[in-house]
Amino acid sequence: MTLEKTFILIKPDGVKRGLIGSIIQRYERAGLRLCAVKLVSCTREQAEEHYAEHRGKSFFSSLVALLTSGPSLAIAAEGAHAIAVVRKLNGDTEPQSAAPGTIRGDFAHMGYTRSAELKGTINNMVHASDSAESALRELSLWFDDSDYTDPYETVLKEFI
Ligand code: IDP
Ligand code: MG
Repeated sequence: MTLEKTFILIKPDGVKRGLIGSIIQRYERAGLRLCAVKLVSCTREQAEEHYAEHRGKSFFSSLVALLTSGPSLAIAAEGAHAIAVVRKLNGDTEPQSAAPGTIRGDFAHMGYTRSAELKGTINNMVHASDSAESALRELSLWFDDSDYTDPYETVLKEFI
């Protein structure tokens, strides 16, 4: 299926820096439709569940600490190849090596060495699902059916 829904999270570092508008603009201008959006102050359990695949890694506790340090903006976005498109717009995990023009490349510059020095996680502002399976899992972890809006008129077919 080319038409996909994906899960995006503007993490607390992006929200605290006042970048919600600048970041959402990039998804919308690429032709993605936002189906559900909400500010969430997540619990430790939800943060651990969200990042379950990273349990046991050295940066896991600082990642959970980041996610519970303030509100995040949860987004369900839809479009053709939405999962890959959002990963492309977000850019490389490490902002220092993320390409200019991507969200992580334009709004942050932190590298792995710097994050190790600070004994924290990489502050890269956004999360996005990396596969159809993770999109389904993450969307159901963050949203209820009642959070979704009715589809509105879109120009998706012509622009993406
Ligand atoms: P992704 O967000 O690009 O999918 P993942 O490998 O799934 O990257 O890692 C999840 C998050 O964990 C990253 O976005 C980043 O915030 C953090 N992270 C990943 N690798 C490291 C690391 O080596 N040191 C510190 N933080 C890391
Ligand atoms: Mg990931």
